[in-house]
Amino acid sequence: MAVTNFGNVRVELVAGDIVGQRDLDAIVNAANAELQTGGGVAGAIHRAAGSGLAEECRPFAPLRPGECVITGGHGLPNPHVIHCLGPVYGVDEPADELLASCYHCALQRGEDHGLSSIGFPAISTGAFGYPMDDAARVALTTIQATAPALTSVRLVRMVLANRADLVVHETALTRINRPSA
Ligand code: AR6
Repeated sequence: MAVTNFGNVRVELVAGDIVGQRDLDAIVNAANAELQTGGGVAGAIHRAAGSGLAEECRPFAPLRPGECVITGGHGLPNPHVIHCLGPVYGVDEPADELLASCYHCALQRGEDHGLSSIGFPAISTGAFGYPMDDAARVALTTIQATAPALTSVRLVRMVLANRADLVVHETALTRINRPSA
């Protein structure tokens, strides 16, 4: 685990399961455009939340890359889910801007709803094929750039699927905090 502060926002990097982060006000879903269940994060979140989540999502579909919507958490321990559609790498362009838009959008939605803590998976880095190191840089620089505008969100946790992905994010964070390193 690594911890840093971007102004008043605490950023944690952990290895774990995005489903089961019981202390967070919202978890982010790496969604599909239809906002329905799928593989990876979307499958895990919809399975744990139950069918009410897909039902609440239906009127918001289809989402475009870079967009997000917020719903209730249904059967999850978290009161909210923020659904982000990341870019399919090599298809949706400009990929870095669309990925940054996901993080910015989710933080903004959290802020609008007065949430204090949000957990993110590494959006687009699974089925959508975004290289992990580039995605880590985009995620962390966007959280850093958005932090000064946040008054409600105080904790952002990136929940990485395994230790290797955690190390990639720790390295990206070190580069951001010490650009000469
Ligand atoms: N907790 C934390 N991280 C996870 C978990 C989990 N439970 N499960 C997977 N990851 P993905 P995408 C990691 O494919 O690339 C779906 O089928 C995973 O190792 O969930 O945005 C949807 O229906 C990877 O690093 O999201 C969409 O069609 C990261 O989370 C499509 O995949 C994202 O992997 C979205 O693709």
